[in-house]
Amino acid sequence: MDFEEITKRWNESGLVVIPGFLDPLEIAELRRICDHVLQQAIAAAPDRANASNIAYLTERRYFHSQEADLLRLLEFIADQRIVSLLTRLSGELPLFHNTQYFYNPASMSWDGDWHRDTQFLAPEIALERERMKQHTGVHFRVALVADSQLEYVPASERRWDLAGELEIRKGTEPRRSDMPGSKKIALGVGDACLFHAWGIHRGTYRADIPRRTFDIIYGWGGACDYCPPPPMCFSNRDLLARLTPSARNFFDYFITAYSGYWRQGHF
Ligand SMILES: O=C(O)CCC(=O)C(=O)O
Repeated sequence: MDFEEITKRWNESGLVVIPGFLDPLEIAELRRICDHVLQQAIAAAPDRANASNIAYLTERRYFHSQEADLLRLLEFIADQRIVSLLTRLSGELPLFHNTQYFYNPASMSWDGDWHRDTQFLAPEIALERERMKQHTGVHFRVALVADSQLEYVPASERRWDLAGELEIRKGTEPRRSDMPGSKKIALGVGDACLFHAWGIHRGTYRADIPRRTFDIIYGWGGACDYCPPPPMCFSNRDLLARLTPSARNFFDYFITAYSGYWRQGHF
């Protein structure tokens, strides 16, 4: 898909699927690396087997004797195919925020709550609306097996909720299946999906449907001062020296943006 088409879809709906983004070798390598982190996370906290995702995959503790895999994961997060796309879409370098790995729960199934990511640290509507204007969060994800579990309300990122949406999102039944205008997003293995974190969306979780989707959160608009991410592997700056120059430059921006928060213990 060419850049014009991606821009058009992004501007119209806040979500773009890019078919065949990864080649088979990249799929196999990312899957091996992310599954190894997942196995360790579940071994450390067995209840996670029935969760929907793990976060902060770039913690150094997951890569004790496999630093090459950590470097590979960091290179993917800083991959020029993603960074230059996000830079061209917004006119500014994206700032790394976090990673997540979505997987099918071992034995439980449920529908997730409809939400905008802004609502988590802003239960008051006025504060949430303010934050939606200040800063922008985006998810860029790659499906390592086919994944149809994400649902999104196209163009909801461009406006506040309509009455029927708000009734579900902020009401007593946020898992209702009748969200007006929502679309199920189907990704084939190796497809990528960029979606606006402020749009109304949710996941559905099924024990019997395999899922392995690696999701990276980036931001535009500078540091996220109400939710600074932890330093993860970057408490030791030596790692930077082992990255390619473009990845180093990309993570330098992350370290510069957040090191003041880390020094003050804000994460
Ligand atoms: O893909 C999913 O399961 C939902 C993702 C989601 O809601 C999020 O990361 O905010």
